[in-house]
Amino acid sequence: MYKVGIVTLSDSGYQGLREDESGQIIKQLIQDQFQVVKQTILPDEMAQLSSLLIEWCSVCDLILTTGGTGLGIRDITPETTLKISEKEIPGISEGMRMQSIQKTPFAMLSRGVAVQRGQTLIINLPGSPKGVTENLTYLRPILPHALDILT
Ligand code: MTE
Ligand code: CU1
Repeated sequence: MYKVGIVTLSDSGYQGLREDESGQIIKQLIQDQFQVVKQTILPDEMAQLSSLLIEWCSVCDLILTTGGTGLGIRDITPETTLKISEKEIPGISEGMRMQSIQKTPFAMLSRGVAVQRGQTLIINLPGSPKGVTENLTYLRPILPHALDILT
């Protein structure tokens, strides 16, 4: 079973002011197919996220992030992911947006990226529980093959 890390980016979640619904949804949606070996919540801080991603890349085959992909001044998930990446995989994020836009035009506002670093695939999902569910459901069928090639 491939090993997965899940990180939620949320200032209010990190402070305990809001429940991490999206992180739990990700876990529920993938745990029959993948082994969740890491799960945490971080504030929207570039330095903390980049060191976490670098560290997790040595133990995870796949890292799914949720949140921090929008236009808020503190939303830094895509920039941080790109910064520590080796290759971008545009088709994954293009596909998710294409699918989501058919449900809501607000999907245009998610700037999430998908990248490779070493043998790890990192995918940014939006923060809303609905967005996470829609994107991950669409994504799931291609994940095993993507990871087979990468590892
Ligand atoms: N994608 C889907 N499938 N469903 C949604 O409801 N919400 C959008 C977008 N992507 C949404 C979605 C909205 S309203 C925003 S602002 C962006 O994701 C960014 O969200 P984030 O900053 O929480 O990551
Ligand atoms: Cu929004």
